[in-house]
Amino acid sequence: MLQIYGCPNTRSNRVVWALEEAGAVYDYHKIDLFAGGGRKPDYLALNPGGKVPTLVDGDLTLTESAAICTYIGDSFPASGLTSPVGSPERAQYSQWCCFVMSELEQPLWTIAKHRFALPEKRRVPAIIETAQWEWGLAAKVLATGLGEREFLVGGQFTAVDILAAQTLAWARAFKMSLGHTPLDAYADRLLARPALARALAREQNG
Ligand SMILES: N[C@@H](CCC(=O)N[C@@H](CS)C(=O)NCC(=O)O)C(=O)O
Repeated sequence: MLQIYGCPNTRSNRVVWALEEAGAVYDYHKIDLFAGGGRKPDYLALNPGGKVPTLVDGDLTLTESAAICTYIGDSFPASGLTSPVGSPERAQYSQWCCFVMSELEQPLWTIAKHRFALPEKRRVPAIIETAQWEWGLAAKVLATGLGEREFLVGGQFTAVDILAAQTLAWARAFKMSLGHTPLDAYADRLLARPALARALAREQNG
């Protein structure tokens, strides 16, 4: 059975959400990051960065939320969470995965790191304003790419919508404006999906 290592209110939410969309059966292991759970030797052997999420499927151990969501989509093709390998839709899916991970979430992560996540002596508060400005630029690119469409790729819900929506929820939690009406509606639509509610409950309850 698939084994998932995660922690509530973190990027592991993306992976558990994808599993719930796929109707997968899995074991969930809560790693209490705030109590040093990510630094225990057993966990570091799975995920050398001490981060969540991690997926273990037999001999395969996988880190990185976008890679794990894609693996889940490919493992459960009936879910439609990933487009067929080699198709133009799959190329666009990869493009938006890379964009979310490298452009959209990075300003938010910079803000989080310099507000609370880094050790105090490593924080540079002056960077936050620049990260807020970068967030605005990235959100605009996403809004332009989405246009009036319901989903980012191929006219159907895919795992990249999970990555994007979870990042938009993160932005809202930081009181950042999404800045563009289509993005607000997109986030509202996706964040109302029943599979997300199930994922949140699963991460709380283990
Ligand atoms: N790029 C990684 C980032 C994972 C990550 O930074 N996870 C955070 C929680 S959202 C974490 O585990 N932080 C603990 C730490 O940095 O020690 C992914 O998307 O999976």
